[in-house]
Amino acid sequence: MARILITSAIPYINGIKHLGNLVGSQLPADLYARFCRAQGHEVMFICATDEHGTPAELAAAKAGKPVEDYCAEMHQVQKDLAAGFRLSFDHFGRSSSQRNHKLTQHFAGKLAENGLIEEVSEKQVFSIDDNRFLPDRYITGTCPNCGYTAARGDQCENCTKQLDPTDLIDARSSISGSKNLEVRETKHLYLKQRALRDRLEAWIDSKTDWPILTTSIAKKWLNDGDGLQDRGITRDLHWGVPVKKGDADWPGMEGKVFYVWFDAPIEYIACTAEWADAHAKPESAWERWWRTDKGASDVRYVQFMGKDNVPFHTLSFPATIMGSGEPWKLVDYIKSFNYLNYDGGQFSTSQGRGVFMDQALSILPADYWRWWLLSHAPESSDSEFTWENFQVSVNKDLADVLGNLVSRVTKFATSKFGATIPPGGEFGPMEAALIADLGSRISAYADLMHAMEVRKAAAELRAIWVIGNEYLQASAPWTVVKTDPNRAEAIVRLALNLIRVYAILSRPFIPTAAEAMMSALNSDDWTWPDDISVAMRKLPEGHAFSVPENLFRKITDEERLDWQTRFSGVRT
Ligand code: B3M
Ligand code: ZN
Repeated sequence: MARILITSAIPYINGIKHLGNLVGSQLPADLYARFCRAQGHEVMFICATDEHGTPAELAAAKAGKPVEDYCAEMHQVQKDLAAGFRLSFDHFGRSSSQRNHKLTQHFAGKLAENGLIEEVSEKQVFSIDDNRFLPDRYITGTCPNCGYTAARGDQCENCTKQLDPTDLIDARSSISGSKNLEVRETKHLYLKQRALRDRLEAWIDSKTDWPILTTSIAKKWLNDGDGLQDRGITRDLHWGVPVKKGDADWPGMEGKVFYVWFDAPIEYIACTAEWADAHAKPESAWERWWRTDKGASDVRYVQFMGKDNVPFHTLSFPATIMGSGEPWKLVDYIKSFNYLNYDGGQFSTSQGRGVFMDQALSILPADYWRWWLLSHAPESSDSEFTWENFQVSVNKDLADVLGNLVSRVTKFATSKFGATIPPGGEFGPMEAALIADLGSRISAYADLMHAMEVRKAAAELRAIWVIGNEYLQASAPWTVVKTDPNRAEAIVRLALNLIRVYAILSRPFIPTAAEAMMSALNSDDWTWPDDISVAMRKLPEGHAFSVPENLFRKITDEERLDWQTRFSGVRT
């Protein structure tokens, strides 16, 4: 039994996530966490809301709420949706927690002690009416190059010229529209990542088993242009973790907060502490996952994220950890994902394009989405959600193959032999062949799950369902029962045991259906079928079972067309 720490990238607080976000981190992380637990490992699975930064402030302002209230509400919304999708976090925390405040300030203090923080004076645009400094992209004005009147302070969308906010003609705040702006001097902290460049490179070079997608992005940032840049880790915002050096004030940094990308990954650690607090556990309970001097050296730490988050997890966060000089756990494996596109375009939160988590659950239960998303995870390249493909996969894989097998077997068995497992006959050559085939496929499946090859694992699981159907076709108990009832009983006994084994294997993908299958088989034994020959004889003759409710229904053409139209526009 191993100890496995799993984190999913923590979703931004400013709105409900779409299915592309879900499949890029939280859902595959859940798949892996469930698999590791099923294998008997001790798992700590962590996620949280990422609550700081300008987008959170602006979303709260738009909703007309104090930012604290907005974040508390949206946290609950995201938490409920995660539960709706059966995401099995050990804790779903908040980056605005006191634990994260303290830890973020602690790390900053350690980095300063180690000479890795530089104070830099900069000039930045201050909006007098908004009473705040404006990030470049929140300043709008006329492009000096092409005359476009809605150019942003960082770049003109029209002619693509890179801009400085001070280049803009007639500059105004995009928050209030106010032109009452001035340039003020402000001081910021920079993390001297350059000083850690060689250590980071050696560390990444040592990760020869990482996916190419992960290492290529890290390498690009290490080596592109001027190479790794020092990074500003503070902002002139009101909402965030106040800048402090450990517990002490930081002279000159009053009223400033840490940059959201500085505190967000630290929340992985803080969230584990939040978990300990929530369960009234001592400090040692979370430290054994994170401090290599307190037991974490035998932890395997795996992170899940979309490709856009990779630079922060391969460079910035490791720089924070290494630079602290303290024995914190570094990530062992980073599983990253490409993008999922939506019906000929992109999913987009800002444009409200695609299907969002709440909408998805309002039309079908979680398992349908989990199965499609995971079996089409954008691993080796971007992938695309289309309603046609969704309909075909659900109807074929879930309804025709798995659901049909379960209902056919349980109904047939009940009608012919009653509601207990029949005793007759013996397993013969057909059963032996199926069991042997299952054995090798299950070990291939476990290897793929272990390697986090999500699509391939889904394909293997589907193949495992298919061989059960083929066996039933070939053994044809509904025909055999007429001439050789004993033989039919043996087939049914095997098939009912097979359903329990399917429940165990399928649970990481489709937990709700798997639990319904297990409970129909009147069992609670989720032991992984390492010995398939034993597992296929687990439920003995006389063991009671029932017919489960229809596990999966088919998606009709009318529904598909309806959803296609309903979700073709823009969410308001
Ligand atoms: N919130 C971006 C995202 O949701 C960001 C991830 C933080 S991970 C520490 O994709
Ligand atoms: Zn322009």
